[in-house]
Amino acid sequence: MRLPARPAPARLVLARLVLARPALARVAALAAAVALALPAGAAAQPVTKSPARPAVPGASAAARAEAPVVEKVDPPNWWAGHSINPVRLLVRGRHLAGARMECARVTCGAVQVNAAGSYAFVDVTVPRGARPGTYPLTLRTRGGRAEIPFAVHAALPAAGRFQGFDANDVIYAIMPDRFANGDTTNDEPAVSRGILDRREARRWHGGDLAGIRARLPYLRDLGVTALWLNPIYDNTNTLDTVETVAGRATTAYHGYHAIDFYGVEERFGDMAEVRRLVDEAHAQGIKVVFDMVANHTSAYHPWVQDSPTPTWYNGTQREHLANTWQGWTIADPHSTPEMRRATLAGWFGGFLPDLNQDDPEVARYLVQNTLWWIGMTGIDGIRQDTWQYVPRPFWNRWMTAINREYPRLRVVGEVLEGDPALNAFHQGGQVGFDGVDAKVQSMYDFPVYFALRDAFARGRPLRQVALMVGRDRLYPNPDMLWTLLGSHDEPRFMSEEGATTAGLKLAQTFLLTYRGIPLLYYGDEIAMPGGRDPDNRRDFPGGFPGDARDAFAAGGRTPAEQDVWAHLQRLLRVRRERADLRTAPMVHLHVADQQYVYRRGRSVVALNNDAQPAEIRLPAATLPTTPAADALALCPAPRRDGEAVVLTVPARTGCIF
Ligand SMILES: [Ca+2]
Ligand SMILES: [Ca+2]
Ligand SMILES: [Ca+2]
Repeated sequence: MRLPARPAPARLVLARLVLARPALARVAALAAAVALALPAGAAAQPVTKSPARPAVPGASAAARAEAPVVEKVDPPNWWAGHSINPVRLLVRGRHLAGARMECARVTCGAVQVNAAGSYAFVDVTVPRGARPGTYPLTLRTRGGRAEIPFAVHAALPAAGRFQGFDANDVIYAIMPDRFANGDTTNDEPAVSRGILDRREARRWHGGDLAGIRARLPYLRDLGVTALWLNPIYDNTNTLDTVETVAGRATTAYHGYHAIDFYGVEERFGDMAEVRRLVDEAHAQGIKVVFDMVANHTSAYHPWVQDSPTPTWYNGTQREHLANTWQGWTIADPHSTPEMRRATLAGWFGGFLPDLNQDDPEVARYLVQNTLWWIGMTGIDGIRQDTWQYVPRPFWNRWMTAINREYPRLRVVGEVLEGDPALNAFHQGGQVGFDGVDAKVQSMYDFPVYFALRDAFARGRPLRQVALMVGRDRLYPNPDMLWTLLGSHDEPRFMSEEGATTAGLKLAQTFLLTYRGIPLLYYGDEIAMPGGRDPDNRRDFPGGFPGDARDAFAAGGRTPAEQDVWAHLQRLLRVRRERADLRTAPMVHLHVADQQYVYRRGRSVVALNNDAQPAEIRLPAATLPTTPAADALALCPAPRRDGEAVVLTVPARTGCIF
């Protein structure tokens, strides 16, 4: 997640933007000055507005005598032979005080009930070899009894699932509400009626999982090998009057405001539809990465008014810190716990309730929830939101649990910072100064992202991109970084000052040939424009009933859109055909102000960001062979001149020899 749209104190915005920008030396002093101006706790802002929810009655003696009521159980099912056993159920209900369990065919442990009698924790041990089926559990109090529905599921066959991702993949990012509406019957669900309006950028638009499934052939034709979807958890059902923009209510169309971590957003589909999408994607050779959020919940989550434990959240809706975005304090060996406090425990944007992963019940709930989604769906990877704002010991525990049950699955953590030293600190495979290995395999390559935007859109020196790639030594594993030129948290490439489709195509040539795992943001393949969030999340043309044109088909694209689309498709084909471009080490051959030439195995990539053609002379000895013809057919064939190989690259063009 990026900065919330809600107006924040100017100094906070400055700090966030400053840290995200790549001109490190200049901004470091600024950031430090901002941080000094914001001691821990300085930004604590009691929230005065509360979502309208009925208060939960306390557990009076009279209430205890009433019959128990069970409303929900998390998780509702588990698996035999799982690495987590027993599984701890969180039961929500009423009049649960004094509960004990009566369980058949599984073993139930002691029950812990919160003071309000509204939540119970129960350990359930699933016997090895337990048959799939329903295993009703009985909760009994002095007031009576209630059934807890629970099931043991057959594990999904591992073949073709839980596959992970690596540099052989090209990932396509989709905001499900904004891509394609494949099922209009879920546009106005009974539980969340009246908050869809395609004319409003912060309302729901109707996109869904069925729409994505229907477009899998399009994505396969483009040549991507994996999808990443923004969260599909069940999100806030009403207009959000806690997060307002210019006094106007918002909605959770983006998926980052969960009200039920065990539910599928009703506007996207149901669990059966999730399974259909994942299975069909796999059948077409496309992996699936889900987005998860362990840092916070919606302000409308039932836990906010009535928590399972007193320390479930960091603070309360009435009294809490606001996140001050001082990510550098997490990676700074000289900072104190007090300096890190608001960054770890502050509420995102000042209004998203911050989960307390130091509460062992919260940690356990989140770990089980992640393994439940993987086990239910067969996904191949996870993108974890707001990585910096969660204590690192929790990440170690969470990753350890994932690796134990699904060793091939891979995770990318979102750290939206322009400083590679900060970004590299969070990648797993190293023990930090704090004694923690966060174990996460991937980070985004935002440091190179900011440099490539400056170069390929704004026309600033391409040299800065090469210099940023040269900082790879900071990372435990740069080959696992997700590389990108656009995302749902950034203005689109085509809306940068100075952007042209020639610059976009050149940026794509770089993205698809430098090290790492390329991530394509939906719509960038047709050069969609879009400013800051939410303008960067426009509907894909042709994905929605009544659209004037269908850009999923070549005939529905403008000539400029088709030019970019065909270029990207060709790049994806070249990358697929040449293993070197995916896995061979990157060797810098030539770096000048606006030219950048590198080799990967036998492939040589030459980029010219200048408005003039460039002639580049390379010592023949640095090349394995005389480079072959340009796979993109944009450059003339290289020529030999004595001990040199001469490449001629047209203006604003990249070639692959
Ligand atoms: Ca729909
Ligand atoms: Ca919902
Ligand atoms: Ca946090």
